[in-house]
Amino acid sequence: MARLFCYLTAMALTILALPVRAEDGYDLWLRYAPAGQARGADISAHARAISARGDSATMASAKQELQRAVTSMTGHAPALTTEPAAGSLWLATPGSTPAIPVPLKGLGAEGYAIRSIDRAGQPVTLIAANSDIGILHGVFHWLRLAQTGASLDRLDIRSAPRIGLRLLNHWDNLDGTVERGYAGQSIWDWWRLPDYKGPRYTDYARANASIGINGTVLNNVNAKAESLSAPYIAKAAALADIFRPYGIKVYLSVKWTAPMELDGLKTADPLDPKVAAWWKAKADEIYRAIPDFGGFLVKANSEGQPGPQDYQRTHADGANMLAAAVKPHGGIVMWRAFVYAHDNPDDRAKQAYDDFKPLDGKFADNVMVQVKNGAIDFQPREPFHPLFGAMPKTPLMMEFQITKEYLGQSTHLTYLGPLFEETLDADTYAKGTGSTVAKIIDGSLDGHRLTGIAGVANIGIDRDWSGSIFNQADWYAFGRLAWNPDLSAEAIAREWTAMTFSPDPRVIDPVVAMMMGSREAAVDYMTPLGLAHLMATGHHYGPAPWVSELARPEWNPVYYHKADADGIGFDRTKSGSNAISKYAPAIARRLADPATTPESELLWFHHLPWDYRLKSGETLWDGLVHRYDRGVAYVADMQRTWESLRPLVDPERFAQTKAFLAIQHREAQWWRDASIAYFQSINHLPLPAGAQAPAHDLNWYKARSFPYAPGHN
Ligand code: GCV
Repeated sequence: MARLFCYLTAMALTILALPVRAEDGYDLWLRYAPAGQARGADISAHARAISARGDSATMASAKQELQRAVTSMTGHAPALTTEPAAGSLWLATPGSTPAIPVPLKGLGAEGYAIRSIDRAGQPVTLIAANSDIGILHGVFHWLRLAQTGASLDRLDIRSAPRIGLRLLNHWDNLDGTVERGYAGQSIWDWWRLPDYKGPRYTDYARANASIGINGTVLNNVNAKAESLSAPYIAKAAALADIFRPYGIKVYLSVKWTAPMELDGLKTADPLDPKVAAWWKAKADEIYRAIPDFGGFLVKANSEGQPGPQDYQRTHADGANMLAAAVKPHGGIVMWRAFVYAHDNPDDRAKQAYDDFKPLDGKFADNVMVQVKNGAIDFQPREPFHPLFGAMPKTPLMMEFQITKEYLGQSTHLTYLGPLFEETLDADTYAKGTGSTVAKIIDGSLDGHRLTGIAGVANIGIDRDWSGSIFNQADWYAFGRLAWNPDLSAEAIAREWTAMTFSPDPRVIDPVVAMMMGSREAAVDYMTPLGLAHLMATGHHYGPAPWVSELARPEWNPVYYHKADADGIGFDRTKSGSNAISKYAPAIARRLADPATTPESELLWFHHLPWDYRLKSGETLWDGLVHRYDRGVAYVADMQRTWESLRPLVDPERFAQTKAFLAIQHREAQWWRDASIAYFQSINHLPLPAGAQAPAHDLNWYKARSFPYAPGHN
């Protein structure tokens, strides 16, 4: 019997130590893969017991997560105790434990401390926080250490979020579709809520809590009025109940004309007292159902959405009226600055600035203005939005797009960490050198206490949540940077890879190398040297730089590249739209001259002759072609690297990524060939020596049509 037991134990340990098992991606970065014998023993030694006194739903989730994780990684379930003993993970808040041996000051309501301590001669790992939510965040930090192979000894960690509101924005529609969603239908089963609450909602909350996300806007900014009707408030409340123990609040996008559509008001004028009263009553109704409701997100007077300007009122008039409705409940309003108008002939890159800059200081103190990272629309590369640094009296909230509308949608491996990092690190010079975008949104530059960052979610009901394994990294990176915008995209990629695939350096090093150059590769094969918005109409899938006949000028790619026989690029200097004047003088001066403009943004700011000399000495045209080729070659390199990882990655995720890289390679080549064929039809220049002619003539590329491409309603 004893022998049989030893044999079975040895078998189990062997199975636990195997690096490879079939996986479908559902577990995200919370896989808690068997850690192998030595590491498993180490983890066990630090988690013999979970000691905690609190019994809130949050504390229960923290304990459950630890039990599930440690058991899965080590094969041993930790005991649950109230008093810490040797090898305990001790979870302590002032509410549950009187004398906590680490200072909690400065950790706020969500931060935590993790410290290896000696308690009555016994080694204990203390996770302490001011609140149970802080404990949950600390638990996930410890689990990150355990999963990534980091030392679990001599820990002395303190961490608190730099940004207050760290939100996902779902562009999910009530009919289950997702605008710009490439991972299947919406995870919100609106139809069967509030009665049926599937297990995915809890897993969604766990995943978000693990990276510090603390809010979610449930519905599309292109909102339907019905999302504020009583049945839909009840559905949102059911989700809020599930998310609450994980520290996640729900928010709703609102349609400006909801009072007219839902209750027959004659107007939606924000200065009409009946309209204000309607919103106040609606806010009261929502807070009765969801006492910790976060607030409203608003897209107004943009892309056909109604708004206060329809009544000759300003964005501030609209935002402040809504803000007054939620203020008594502690709610906020996030008012989007993504506006451009069909009757405004001025450069689209200037319009939001022109609308919002004069409103600085006019917003109520519970309003945030939510600004996209760039002035056009989530392009593969955009200079930072000039509103950052231009509205010191208004808390600005960052809006990134995690879903990859313009960066290869579900299949391309284009890790967005470097894109997020590039924007956060950009220096606005608003108050001299070092006035980074990160310091504007974390409130430190202008002394704001209300701070926020939002990411448009890439989540759907696909088994792997995000449409591909590597797209999960973008969700992960967003959360980690929202917590601490100073983290490096590379460090984040390393921890994600360790948790998602394996902490083995033979996996981490090549995978992270692939990821880190992948966004730049997409810039190269789609829109190099500062080009932008050359995607096909509507669904934005694939290249269509030739499109010129759409009703609104700024919907046409030709508006953005302005290529003609003499040159290419959008002149945003004084001789053109002068959009550069929206930046601080130190930046505007640099951007005034192509020679001092970063080459990565060259054609965003300048219209230049095809024979303009790049820093490399090659002509602009040759440089453009070389970049297209470089982008395609990078994808081929990723394919080779991935193939070399076959023995180290489970078959299911290996096969999916391999297939997607093949799609990416084909589409990168398509982007390159179609772009070259089109620009060559304009400049009639020969290709540089060694460059291949496009596989087809221009008409072939123009004839491609994709009426059923996903993500576009
Ligand atoms: C939700 C772009 C997208 C739209 C999106 C809009 C926005 O234009 O293509 O799908 O609408 O941005 O951010 O409001």
